[in-house]
Amino acid sequence: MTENRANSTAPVTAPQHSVEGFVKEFLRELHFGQGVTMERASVNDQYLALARTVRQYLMARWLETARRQREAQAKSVAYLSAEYLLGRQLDNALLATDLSEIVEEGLASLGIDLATLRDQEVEPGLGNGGLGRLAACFIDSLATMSVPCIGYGIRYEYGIFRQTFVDGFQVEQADSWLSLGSPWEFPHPEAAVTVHFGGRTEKYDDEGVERTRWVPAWDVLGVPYNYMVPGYRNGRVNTLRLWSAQATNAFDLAIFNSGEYVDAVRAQTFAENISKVLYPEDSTPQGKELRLQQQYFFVACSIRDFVDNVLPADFDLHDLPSRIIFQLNDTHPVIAVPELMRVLVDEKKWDWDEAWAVTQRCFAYTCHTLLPEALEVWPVELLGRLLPRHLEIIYRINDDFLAQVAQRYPGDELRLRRMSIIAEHPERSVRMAFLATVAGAKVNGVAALHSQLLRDKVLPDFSEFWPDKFTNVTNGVTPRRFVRLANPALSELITDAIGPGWLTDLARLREMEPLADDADFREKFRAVKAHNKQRLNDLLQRRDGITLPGDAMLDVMVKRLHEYKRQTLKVLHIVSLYERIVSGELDPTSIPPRVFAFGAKAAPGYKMAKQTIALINHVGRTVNQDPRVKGALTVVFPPNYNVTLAETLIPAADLSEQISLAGKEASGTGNMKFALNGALTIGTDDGANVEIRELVGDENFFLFGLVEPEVDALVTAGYRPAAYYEENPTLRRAIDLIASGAFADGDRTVFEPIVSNLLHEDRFLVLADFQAYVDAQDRVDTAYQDTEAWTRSAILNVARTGFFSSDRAMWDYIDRIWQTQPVVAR
Ligand code: GPQ
Repeated sequence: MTENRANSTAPVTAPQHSVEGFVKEFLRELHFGQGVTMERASVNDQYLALARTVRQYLMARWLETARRQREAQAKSVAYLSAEYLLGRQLDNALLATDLSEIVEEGLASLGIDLATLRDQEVEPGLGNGGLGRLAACFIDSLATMSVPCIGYGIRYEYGIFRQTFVDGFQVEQADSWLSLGSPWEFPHPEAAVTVHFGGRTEKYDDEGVERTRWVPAWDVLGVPYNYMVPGYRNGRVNTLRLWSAQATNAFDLAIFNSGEYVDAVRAQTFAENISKVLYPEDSTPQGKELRLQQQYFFVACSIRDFVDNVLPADFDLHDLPSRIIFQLNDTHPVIAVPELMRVLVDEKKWDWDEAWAVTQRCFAYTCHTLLPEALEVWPVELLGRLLPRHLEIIYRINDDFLAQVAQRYPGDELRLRRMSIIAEHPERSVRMAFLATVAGAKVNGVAALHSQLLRDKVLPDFSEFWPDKFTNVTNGVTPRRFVRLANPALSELITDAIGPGWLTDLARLREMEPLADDADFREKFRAVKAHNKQRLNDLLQRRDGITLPGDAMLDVMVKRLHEYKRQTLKVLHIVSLYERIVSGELDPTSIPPRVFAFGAKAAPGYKMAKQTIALINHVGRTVNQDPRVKGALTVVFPPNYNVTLAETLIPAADLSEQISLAGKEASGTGNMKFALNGALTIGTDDGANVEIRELVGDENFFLFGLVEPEVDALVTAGYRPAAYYEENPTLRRAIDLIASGAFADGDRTVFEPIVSNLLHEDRFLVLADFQAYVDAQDRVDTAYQDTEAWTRSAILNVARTGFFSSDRAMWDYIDRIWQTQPVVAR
């Protein structure tokens, strides 16, 4: 007995860190995990066995990290995010554990090519774009910094759709990322929690105190799936906990009893629908009921999990703020605020004020947008039907808050109406950003300009009311994935020059600055770019049958398709160049050959965005086939842009297109990834472009376009896009060419909506910025022809953008918002 007990507490140890140690475990996983022999193993069997073997190396660290954090009783970050755009896991795990060489050698000894197995992994696309990818970068950084963090989110069965093109038009396909097995997740059905919906509330007498209880109508189970979040070679592994919805027994009991067995089984899918699919809208919420169900589902599970399972059983919840900060990744998880209030007031039977004092210290809110249409509101009717108790709590929060405002500004009725969490028009609804701001201890924007506009334009009354609540944390990206893994050749060059310390202290890239003046280093830097272009070419050939012309400037615009990001401006530039060449005005040999590469998904219901995709593809088809452009212009648009493609595309780029209308892009994070990989930016004075330009210097950045105050003034004065069309012949000829049907086999109707939108509406001032953009592109052409000077600028872009590490962003959150600490070994 005692001996058994001793064994059961023996420390979990990792397999031997050697080729033999690895091969032994790999074969064991293949035989006993997959149930196949080497001779019969498919590539997928091999991939799954490999992933499970690598997992073994992380397991001891994972368990030890959790043990240490429990022991330290340290404050944790609970990052609440509806999206995590993780990218592939295998390579990141190999990097964190320093196993790449051992694995490559071990597999080779068995006749297996590591690259083939890598390609077998389907990336978990559990996010739309920047917001979801940011969450993934943040949890990577916190693990690397040994800061306790649990990422909470949803395990969507279908992530962001797979994009294909049919005749140049986007067609969506379901992303069944789980279908070949998911070796990186650990389901814990035994730890499932119950979440309630619907019904009504009632008052009752609780020993002389009037209290409210929620009498819900239905419930679902949340099953946690844990994922490892390995730190970079620091022995730490944090946890990402994603919730999957399952039917409860109670759910279908009533129907079972009525004898409708088949209906009852069918009804289970109703519950399971909640985590079925990621909504594919980026920055444009649709206000769908299922989406609110998703939001409440995952935050209710997460709060329950933290309070009941993560904290010790005897924990006094009055000390909650010393142990947790719930960071709200945009407004998607804001319903967590009334949920925590409900738990404290209804379940724990606290006084309202006591509960509110604690709640307010447990939340902080990050806003990621400036677009009015992106600010989530939920109709009161819908919220009250789905979560009647939460609506009551929101009303009470609002009443108390407005009383405070009224006290500070007596008689200012207009202000009360402006600041109310409840909007009255066009429909009575809950303004989630206001609720988050009222409840949050801090509110932050994601770049300096964005945070300023957030204070001045989006939430001016609130920043006046609580000036100290508002702060900025400029976004960042993880150098492990987006430099080390994505760009091994550049990483080796950097490490040869300044040592390996930059990977966890990216500001040290500065030490490379003098090398920009070293001709030998520049030569090596160019060789890295050339190598990365070759690597991209190989990938695109395999993936899409696309061949890139050799020795061209690679000009890249990759991001979600959205009017404010202005892919249309890029298209107008290409069409204009094409028209000028074809009409004889421009000699194609006078400009450096360029490849224009696009990558973009459009929300399936976003007509203008989908049409823009078709326009890019149709222009590409025409331009690429026309012998008159003599290879000077090539347009490529590989479908299904995702993290995996970004990892090969970005390191190959010479020019990064960051051309949103000033004042519309909150930050951008692609812009950072390009600069860190040695691309120069052509960009507007928007989002984090502003900070990139300040750091790299004006002479190493192609700035163009209106600045935000000018945009504001122009719109206020009454913007008339047709005036630009009438006055600028180059622009007119480009638009006329599109309108003529030249890119649609003569059919003038196909792109008519784009043309008429540009001429008569043009919400994002494409025509106003056209000439400035074309002029900036001419400067790019000139600069590119001076190879040495261009390389120098590219090196300086790398050396000066270490600020954009997500490690730095996390230190800023810790310093300005969280006040947490790393848990270090004793
Ligand atoms: N962002 Cl509101 C998204 O990716 N999805 C959203 O729903 C909202 C914002 C982006 C934003 O557009 C970028 O400018 C940011 O860099 C990114 O969030 C991360 O902050």
